[in-house]
Amino acid sequence: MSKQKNNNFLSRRTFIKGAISGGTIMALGSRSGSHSASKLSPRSQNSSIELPPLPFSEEALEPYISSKTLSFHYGKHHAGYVNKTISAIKETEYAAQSLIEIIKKTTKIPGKSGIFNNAAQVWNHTFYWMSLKPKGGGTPSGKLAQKIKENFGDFSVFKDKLIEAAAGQFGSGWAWLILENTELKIITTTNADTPLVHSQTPLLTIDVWEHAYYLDYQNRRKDYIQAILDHLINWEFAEKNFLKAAM
Ligand code: MN3
Repeated sequence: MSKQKNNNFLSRRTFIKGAISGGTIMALGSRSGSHSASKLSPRSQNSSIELPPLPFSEEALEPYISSKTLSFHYGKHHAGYVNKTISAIKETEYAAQSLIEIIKKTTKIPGKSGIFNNAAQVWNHTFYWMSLKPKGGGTPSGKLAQKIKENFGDFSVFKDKLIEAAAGQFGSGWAWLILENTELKIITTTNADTPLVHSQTPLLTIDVWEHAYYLDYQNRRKDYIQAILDHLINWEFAEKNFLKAAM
């Protein structure tokens, strides 16, 4: 399997140079909201550190995730991590590096947690948007469905385990379906931590920071997770990631 391939896939999808500006954003199927693109378009000398367009409009995930949540989560939180990464790497050895390089080189390095946390949050959020889609949910198919059966038994058992893990993550963090060696695993990470720095290939993620659900669900995190799995999770994205990693 090739972790590198998987990472390249995200890099290509995510950091389409200049895609956030002007009319291109509409062609990529994004927003009909009122934010101007320039407000959401932090610039850096390093063109790989940019806020990528959302793969759907801010209203597209309603009623399960509101446009209000998405406008804050994408337009303020995700954009904020991008801006902070850009200023933190300015005039450092990381300035010309790719986002994934920066994440891998700063993890657990004393004095670099500010760069790591912001850069990893940029990557995690981009991966989260791609893990969702309007009219998602349902079940995976093909080889990923077979592998889930092999590693977890029934899909419903797997789904319950993912919900329990995501709901049970203490404090801020992420729930993931990952491939590690040849095994599928459900894991959670704390704060900005990401499977990229643990020799794991992420297939799907759910953001369980309160900012992801509090406006819509308040303290009912489990209802948010259940709604994602029933209506929004993008199994095609997970299948693509699995096939690339398993090849
Ligand atoms: Mn978030």
